[in-house]
Parts: sequence; C-alpha cells; structure tokens
Amino acid sequence: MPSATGGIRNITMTRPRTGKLPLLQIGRLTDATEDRLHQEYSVTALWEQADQEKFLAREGKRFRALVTAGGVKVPSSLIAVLPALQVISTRGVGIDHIDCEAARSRGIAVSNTPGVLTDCVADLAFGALIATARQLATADRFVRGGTWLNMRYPLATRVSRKRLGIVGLGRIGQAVCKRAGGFDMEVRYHSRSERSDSSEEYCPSLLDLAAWADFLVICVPGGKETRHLVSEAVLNALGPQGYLINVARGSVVDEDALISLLINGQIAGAALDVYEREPNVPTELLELENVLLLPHIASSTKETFADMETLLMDNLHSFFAHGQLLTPVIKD
Ligand code: NAP
Ligand code: 8YV
Repeated sequence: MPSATGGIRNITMTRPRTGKLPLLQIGRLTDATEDRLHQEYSVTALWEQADQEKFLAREGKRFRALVTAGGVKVPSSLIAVLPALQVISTRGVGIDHIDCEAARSRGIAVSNTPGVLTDCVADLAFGALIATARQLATADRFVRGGTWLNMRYPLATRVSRKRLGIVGLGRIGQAVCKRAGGFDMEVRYHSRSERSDSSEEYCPSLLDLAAWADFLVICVPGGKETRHLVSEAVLNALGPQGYLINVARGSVVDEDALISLLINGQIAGAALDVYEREPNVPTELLELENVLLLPHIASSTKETFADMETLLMDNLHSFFAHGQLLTPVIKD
C-alpha cells in the first residue's frame, strides 16, 4: 500500500541478515547477468518452483524486487501476491507486458531499458525492409534449391529513393529515419503529435501516410492504446505496391486483415518481427513467400543485450542505494 503520505512508501534501505535483498526473477537474462544477479541479490527463479502459485502464496511476502524481460508478463495477480515489492526492472523498452497501473497503485517503481537498444532495432528494421523489397530470403532458397540452374530470379523492388512512412517517430522511428537518409528516401511520419525537432513532414492522418508510402515501418509502443492502430483500412491504403515492416508489437497490426491482404496481393509484402500471439505464428503467414518472418529479434545482439542488462542492473542498484531509478517508467 502507498505510504501514509499517499506517495511511494519509504524505501526500506535495511538489508536482511544475509546482506542480500530477496529478488524474484521471472524472465531469463544472459548467463553473465544472472551470475551477477546472484552475486548481488538473493535470487529466486520462479520457473524453478514446482507449484508457482503455492510458492508465491507461501514466500511472496519476502521479495523486494522483481526482474523480468520483454514478453514475460507481470500481471496484477502477480503483483498482488508480492506485498513487499518495491521495484520492477525489465529488460527492454516496451512495457506492455507489465500492469503498470497495478504497480502505480501500490507505489511500486518500474524501470525499463530505453535508448541502449535503439540502433540495434533500427538496424534490424531497415535490414528487414531491404530483405523484403529485394526478396533476399526467397532468393537464398532459390539458389539452395537449385532453381537457379533452370531460370533467372524474378525482378524485385528497389529501395533507394522510395517513400518511407514511419508510424511513431520516437527513438527507434528517428533512428530508422536516419538510416533512410543513406538511401535517399523521402520520409514522412505519423504520431499523435508533430515533433518540433524533426524536419520530416508530419502526417496527422495514418491513412494518408499509408496511401503515400511505399514502405510503412511501425515503431509505436504496444498496449491497448495502439491495438490494431494499423487497421485493415490502413493496410488497404498502403496498397498493392506497398510493404509493411513491423518491429513494434504484434498487437499494433490487425494480423487477420494483414494475412488476407497479403494472400490477395492487396499489399506487396511484409516483414514481421512481432506477432499478435507470438511465439505462435499463423499457418497462413508461414506459407506466404512475400513475407519475411523473424522471431522477435530486433534487439537480440550480444552487444545490445549486454547494454540492456547492464542498465537493468544499474537501475536496481541505483534504486536500493540512492532511492531512485535511472530510467523510470513509473517514478519511484
Ligand atoms: P518511444 O521513443 O517512446 O517512441 C514511441 C513513438 O510512438 C513516439 O514517437 C510516440 O509519439 C508514438 N506513439 C505512441 N502512441 C501512439 C499512437 N497511439 N499513435 C501514433 N503514434 C504513437 O519508444 P521507442 O524506444 O522508439 O520504442 C517503441 C516501441 O518499439 C517499444 O515500445 C516496443 O514496443 C517496440 N520495440 C520492439 C522491439 C523488438 O524487439 N521488436 C525492440 C524494442 C522496442 P506521440 O507520443 O507523439 O504519439
Ligand atoms: C525485448 C523488445 O524486450 O525492448 C523491447 O520492447 O521488444 C525487445 O527488446 C527483448 O527481448 C529484451 O527482453
């Protein structure tokens, strides 16, 4: 419960007898970071408990910190059985897997890892755009399958000097825009508000942006506010010469509509790193040649995971040593 002052309750700086703060881990981190976590905290891995519900009912009251990673949910039901929880630290910038309202109502601080993954995600987004337009995955299979012995590979689609529409000109969207400059692409963007610090043309209407763009790159957060933001109407506006690249969240795109339009050639192709029910990918998508399918890897490099996890650990240290997070989603 919030403190008597109604704000974040006083952060208990006292450490248990063991000297290490009890921390519940529900999302896997790299081995190096998990080693560090065990050195600095009294870590319990929830996935190692035979009966997680019984374990939490019995032991949940011990934990002061919770560590997770993108996609490993922190629902209100979990927060409710952790009465001593003070901080949730997640690897990744997206926070749609955390019930932030439940955390906020309990005065629990929440940190993510923005910025350190931006370039990696933008690299992947642009790589996927090129791979899809130039059909790199299909062409690779064409060679490996021996088909080249009998025919030329069909003509693909040029990227340079084409029109790039960015949905969400935030950290990642701006990094994608920067990469587009290297390919002499014309860029326009759509967000809820125009950016005063951007020279790119703002499109108040997502429909208009989709109708204008050759490539539409999705870089907005997930969650209920952006669910199916890229609707059937937006996909129809993108049109039979248009390509969709989604590195945001699967929930942002109407996946059933996307599949139908891809099958019927009403959009030219797509590159997807995220899906509505990942890791389950609809069979129809698996069977399509005009789609590049990636397993949510936009930030998945050794360097970026190390950077994100360093920031995750530094957030925890800063919270318990100085009473504040470095990159708060919910202020402590
Ligand atoms: P960010 O800096 O907060 O940028 C988000 C952008 O989306 C902002 O420009 C915001 O502008 C815009 N936006 C938010 N709600 C919108 C709406 N309803 N309609 C239109 N635009 C909207 O975040 P980021 O660091 O770029 O990360 C963006 C997202 O990428 C993350 O939240 C995550 O879901 C996803 N991501 C995916 C991967 C992956 O592995 N595939 C990796 C990292 C991140 P306004 O506020 O002006 O609307
Ligand atoms: C994952 C992502 O979180 O940061 C995000 O929002 O989607 C990805 O970076 C990644 O798997 C790290 O947990």
